[in-house]
Amino acid sequence: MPADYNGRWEMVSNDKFEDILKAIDIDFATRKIASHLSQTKEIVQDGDKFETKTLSTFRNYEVNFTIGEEFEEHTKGLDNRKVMTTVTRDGDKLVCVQKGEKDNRGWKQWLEGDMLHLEIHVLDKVCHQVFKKSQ
Ligand code: VLP
Repeated sequence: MPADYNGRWEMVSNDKFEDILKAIDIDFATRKIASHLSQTKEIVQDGDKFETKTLSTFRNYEVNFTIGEEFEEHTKGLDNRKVMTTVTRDGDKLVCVQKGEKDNRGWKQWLEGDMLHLEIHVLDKVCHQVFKKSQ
């Protein structure tokens, strides 16, 4: 039985998010706002299909995907780039590769008890976020 990501997850830590924002060319003022935000993730998972929303008081980001199916992702409201995205499973981990202008772009997501971990990487930068299950 694969990991169940369904639910609402509240951010408890966000290490080096600003490094990621800088690596995707987000301006200084926006970085200062964005890096201090608490994020909430809402995930609806049905087998291999995921609907995800990352919410904050400043901006929201939604992306839906199916495991193993490449799609064009528009990072609307973030850096507004187009990337070719594929999410696969590595055991219980989700591994996302975002092919585009920025090398080594993607994320990994996994569960540890009632905590959700998300590692976002771009170029040589890595951000580690932790969320706690709230619903
Ligand atoms: C919005 C989102 C920053 C909150 C901060 C506003 C850049 C795996 C996957 C979703 C991702 C990470 C997306 C990061 C969204 C930040 C606004 C600033 C400008 O996560 O959880 O499926 O794709």
